[in-house]
Amino acid sequence: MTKNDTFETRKKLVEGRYTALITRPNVKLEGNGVYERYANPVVTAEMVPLEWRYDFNPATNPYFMERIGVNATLNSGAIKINGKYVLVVRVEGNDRKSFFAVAESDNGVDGFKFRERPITMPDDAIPGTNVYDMRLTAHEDGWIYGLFCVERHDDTCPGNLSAATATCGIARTKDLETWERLPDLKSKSQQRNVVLHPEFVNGKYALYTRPQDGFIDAGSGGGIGWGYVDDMTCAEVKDEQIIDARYYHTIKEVKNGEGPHPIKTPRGWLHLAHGVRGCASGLRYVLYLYMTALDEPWKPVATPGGYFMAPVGEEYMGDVMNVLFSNGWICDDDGTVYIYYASSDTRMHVATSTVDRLVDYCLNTPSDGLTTVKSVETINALIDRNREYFNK
Ligand code: BGC
Ligand code: BMA
Repeated sequence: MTKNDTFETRKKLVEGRYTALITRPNVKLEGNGVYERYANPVVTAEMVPLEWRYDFNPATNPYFMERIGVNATLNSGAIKINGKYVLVVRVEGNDRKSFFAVAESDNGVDGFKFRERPITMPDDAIPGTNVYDMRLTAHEDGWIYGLFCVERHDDTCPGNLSAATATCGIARTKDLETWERLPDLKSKSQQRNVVLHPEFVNGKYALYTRPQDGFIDAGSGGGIGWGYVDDMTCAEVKDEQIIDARYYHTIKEVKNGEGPHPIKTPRGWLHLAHGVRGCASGLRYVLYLYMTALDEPWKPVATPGGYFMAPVGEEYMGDVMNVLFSNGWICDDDGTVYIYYASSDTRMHVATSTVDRLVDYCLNTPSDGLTTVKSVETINALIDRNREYFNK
């Protein structure tokens, strides 16, 4: 076989596989009544455009080799624009650097297609090493904000190659194409998982924060915080109040963080978050829900106990095992909720539910009693109610 044959044969094969993958229809699976998963992931590394990865010139790439590898597509922000379900995907290259890229679908569950190029995100005055996990908020001020984590080496520890800092990066756009980078958030501690509330509260911008002592450890950062910002063009959060605390022997013992911005429902703001606990195999990341008061979004009104979603099947497997993470969901006018979540820092999935069902889940799932005795009491109370009902 000549080099030219190799090029043509491989190109045909690779293109054929790619087309089959991106046109593959998705299938809704049976669920637990709260939500439904889908058979296939919605975005994977293999769905990243071939043009970003292959040199299509036979003279410079006779073997039709992949030149720039993509390792994973994960933690995506989500928004509905002009009738399209849009993800701002965290794409991570084989070089461990992640960047943002827009992928859109007509129905929210399959057919996700990347735009021509990844997002060119301007740097802050202090350049970052890596960016990831964007939360999108169409704010009532008219801008779409993207808040994300910016990672830099911690130069106060020159000998330690793993010493890093996490800061909240801020950018805004009207079309997800052109981004105006604003200065990074100023706050007392490091920050990951910062989310902009979609409405002004007491005339100010409001943020869900996640204060943390170090790059990895939340430490004395007690959980998900709430703070105000006067001006997003020079954002500073001076005081943070913890609104969703971590607890011993729960799904959020080690860390927790707000997912996407909450959805406004007649019964309150509906929140999606992640909780982390340690175990012999490392950290386990699961998703949970909670609700806060409509006129006081910092005040919890429902705190269902335990996780809402945890990894199943292939979701356990990937770059960082045993992780579900979500920073994007879309609520349609008909009340359908598309929950976009990543499994094990590797691929993007969708699960669907409705506002009514998620609110019902929040208001009727018993909260965590924090001890075995309380958990058994809660189960017995349900059995009692069922017995009473059966005997009627
Ligand atoms: C990774 C993130 C991770 C963070 C904390 C970063 O270097 O890119 O995915 O959440 O470290 O472990
Ligand atoms: C974090 C997050 C995510 C990631 C998770 C698991 O701290 O911010 O980027 O999904 O760790 O690795």
